[in-house]
Amino acid sequence: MVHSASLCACLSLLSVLSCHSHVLPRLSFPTGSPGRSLSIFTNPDVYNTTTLLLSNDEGTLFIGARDSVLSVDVSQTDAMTMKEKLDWSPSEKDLADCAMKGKMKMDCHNFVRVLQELNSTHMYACGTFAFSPRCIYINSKTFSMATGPSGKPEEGRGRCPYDPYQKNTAITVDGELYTGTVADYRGTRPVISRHLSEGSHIDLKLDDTLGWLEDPTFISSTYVPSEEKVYFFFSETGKEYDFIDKFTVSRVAQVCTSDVGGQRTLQKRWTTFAKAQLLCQAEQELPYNILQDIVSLSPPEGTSEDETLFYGIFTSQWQVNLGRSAVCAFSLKDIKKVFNGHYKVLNRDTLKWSTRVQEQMANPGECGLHNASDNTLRFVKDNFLADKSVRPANQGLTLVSPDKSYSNIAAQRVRGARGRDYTLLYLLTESGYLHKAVLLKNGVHIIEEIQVFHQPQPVKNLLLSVSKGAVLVGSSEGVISVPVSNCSYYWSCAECVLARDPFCGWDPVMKLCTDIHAHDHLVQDVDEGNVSVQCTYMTPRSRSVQSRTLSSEVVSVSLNEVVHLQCPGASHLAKRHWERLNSQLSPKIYIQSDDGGLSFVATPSTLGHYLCQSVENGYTQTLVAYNVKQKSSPTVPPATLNRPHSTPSTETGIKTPVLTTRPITPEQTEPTPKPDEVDPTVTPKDSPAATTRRSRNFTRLLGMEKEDSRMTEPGENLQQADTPSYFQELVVVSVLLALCISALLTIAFNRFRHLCPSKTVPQTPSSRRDVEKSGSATPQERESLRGNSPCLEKRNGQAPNGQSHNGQAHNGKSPITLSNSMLNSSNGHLPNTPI
Ligand SMILES: *[C@@H]1O[C@H](CO)[C@@H](O)[C@H](O)[C@H]1NC(C)=O
Ligand SMILES: *[C@@H]1O[C@H](CO)[C@@H](O)[C@H](O)[C@H]1NC(C)=O
Ligand SMILES: *[C@@H]1O[C@H](CO)[C@@H](O)[C@H](O)[C@H]1NC(C)=O
Ligand SMILES: *[C@@H]1O[C@H](CO)[C@@H](O)[C@H](O)[C@H]1NC(C)=O
Ligand SMILES: *[C@@H]1O[C@H](CO)[C@@H](O)[C@H](O)[C@H]1NC(C)=O
Ligand SMILES: CC(=O)N[C@H]1CO[C@H](CO)[C@@H](O)[C@@H]1O
Repeated sequence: MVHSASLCACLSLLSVLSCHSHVLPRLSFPTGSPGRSLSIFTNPDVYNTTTLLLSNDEGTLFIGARDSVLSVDVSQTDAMTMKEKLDWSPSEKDLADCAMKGKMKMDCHNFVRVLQELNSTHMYACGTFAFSPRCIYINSKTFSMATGPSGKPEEGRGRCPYDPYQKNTAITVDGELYTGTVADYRGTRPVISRHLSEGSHIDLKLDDTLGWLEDPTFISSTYVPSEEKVYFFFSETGKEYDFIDKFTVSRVAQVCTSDVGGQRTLQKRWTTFAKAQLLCQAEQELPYNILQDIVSLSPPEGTSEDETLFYGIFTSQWQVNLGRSAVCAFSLKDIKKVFNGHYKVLNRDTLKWSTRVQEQMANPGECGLHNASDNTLRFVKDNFLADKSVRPANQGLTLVSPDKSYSNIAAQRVRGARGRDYTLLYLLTESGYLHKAVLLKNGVHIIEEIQVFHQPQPVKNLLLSVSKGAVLVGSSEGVISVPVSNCSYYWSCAECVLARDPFCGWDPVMKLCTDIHAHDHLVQDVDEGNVSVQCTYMTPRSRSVQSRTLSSEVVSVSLNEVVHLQCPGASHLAKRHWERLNSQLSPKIYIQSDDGGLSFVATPSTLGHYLCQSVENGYTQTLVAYNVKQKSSPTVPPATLNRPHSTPSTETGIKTPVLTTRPITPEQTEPTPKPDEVDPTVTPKDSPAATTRRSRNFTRLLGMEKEDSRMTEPGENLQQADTPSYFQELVVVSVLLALCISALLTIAFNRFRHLCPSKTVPQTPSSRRDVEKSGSATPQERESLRGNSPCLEKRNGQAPNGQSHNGQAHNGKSPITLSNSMLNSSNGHLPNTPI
């Protein structure tokens, strides 16, 4: 029982490892790379930039920082300059009070956590103000503090947290401020509320009803005009899963902007609050349950607002998924459907949730309940947790990053060549890299990663300026502007097409890779990246011209010296290998290193021409050619030969001499092979006989690389008699290797099976109080459930309270039988297991 459960978890782990390991950025730009110049805004007087707000014309960036609000000119893409700074510090007395409360001096500042455009003339800002939150109006024109309607400084309680390390969210709609934050000094009273309302529109907040919010971490909020609703995104303790201690769930909650509260019941309280679970989970895998960041992407023009997508980054609370994160997309349509469905109800005596079976008095979450009856409002007050979970649009995870933890996300729709729309995601990693990913039919392609921070930074903010073509990254130290693309970095048609960047296309006339907006006749293939189809416009003449421009670099060596040849390759998705003109590269003589370099001892037989070639997406190009020659004077000391402008560690930012077609096609004397042996992906038009031969060797070469042989044995031709012997050796070694690996895997798997249950327990230790509070489960039941939790999750998501909490279905069945039946139900999807 427990074994099968852990087996399930192990299988899911294995499938995660095997399925998602290919999400590798194609290019990598460390800080300072010439290919991506970043502009940085820092100021010695500015610390802890925490809030970013772009003006409507995207020409000014407002920054909420420590004890100040700044306005920065971002109208120039390559520079950010400070326009104005508004000081807003707590007084000496405020600081003394803060210190009296026992707070650290460095936290007793005013950290600006709300910065919103209120109306055409004013902005609104709130700060922690030495653990005593305050809000101010800011005159946008003079950038000075202004008084609000009340004439005095506004209290910030319920609008901004007290503690600078607590997360919050805020959004203004029609001059009213909607916030999600904790509303007390100790940080235990979370609230979603509305402020700055006028007239019959009154300020509203959550009722103190049990369970409206359970220790939430607020992430973001958004207004959807067509629904007249504000949506809040956060994670909180999922009390409906009371058989797992401190199980975190991600939520979407909603309120209507037309809400004015009830007349007796729910007076000055939301009558339209409802929440639902966001479930980012793949089949047979643990859920990614903790929301880190989420953004909305409006639908393409002309389509219904229901097609709005919310792209969220999720991490998991389980050790097995540590350091990994997933991106899921949820559609507004699905969110609406879940809110329109059934709701769960909390039994106040047992504190257990169940699906409501009684008569439905109202539709919870519906707008316009202001003069509904008390009965209706009482029903609404108790029915706020939607029964169903919101599942990802397109029934799957958008992306799983096997080794990167993402913290922030921005999304954009880009119109590529031929009028096709693509979704681009900008994902900031914990380690300080910005990934640019394009979503394609058959998965995600990460176009590039750009290093924005040297070190991981605690406070981060990601803001996309579409009109400026820049991603603004806010950290504790300042703001960095990253251009969304730099097409001129791609120097050939092949590189431009292989990049699969929807911003970039190859201009066949100007012969450069350029911004797609400028022209409409550009060559681009974001979906396939098929160079051989896209770059065929080149005339045979221009091809031959280009081949002739490849001059091999002369490398002078003395005999018996160790020669290192470098092969700088830009793309992480390309496979690099070496070839020689007149002899093969025997693994006994040649060593190919991880960085693509080739090492060998100079002997009379190893002198000659070498080519380093890369194969990416079926397209082969020569990255570099060398001519290794013997020095005229043999007395010169031996030296390591590097290409002058390349260092082994940097693979990027280097343009290498490149051919768009096969440069050297040696004359062949052997008969032309049969057509069925021809690999079409590398067939140039000029020399069919020669290339088909090469193609076959390529095929073989690639096959051998798959067997994890670092040594390549491609050879050009000739010395054919020797070939079989090397091949045999290779086969024997490979078979032995495979045997070893499978033996190791079996051992590891068996060990892992035993370790697994303990690993899948949520990291947060259970507190005794929680155990007692959640009632019925005995310690033994809890223990066994813990072991089974990995498999339970999926089930929970589908019918979170179906069998385990629903009074009828529960029927005294122990949780063990429950998970047993579940396993059976999921067995249909399990691959046949060896154990
Ligand atoms: C774009 O790339 C080119 C070529 O590497 C480089 O010269 C230029 O500075 C880059 N521009 C930006 C804005 O990064
Ligand atoms: C402010 O910045 C300092 C230095 O980067 C950092 O140590 C501190 O945690 C930050 N404070 C907050 C509230 O983010
Ligand atoms: C914007 O809000 C401020 C503060 O409430 C108010 O004084 C000002 O008149 C408003 N401006 C407009 C154009 O409504
Ligand atoms: C509902 O309330 C509005 C004011 O909020 C009032 O004008 C209207 O007459 C009320 N409708 C009913 C049916 O009571
Ligand atoms: C490129 O397109 C050609 C012709 O449609 C096709 O034969 C080839 O397989 C494609 N290559 C790749 C890598 O998709
Ligand atoms: C090293 C190697 O595999 N060379 C082969 C290249 O292709 C020719 C033609 O098929 C073979 O005869 C060589 O053995």
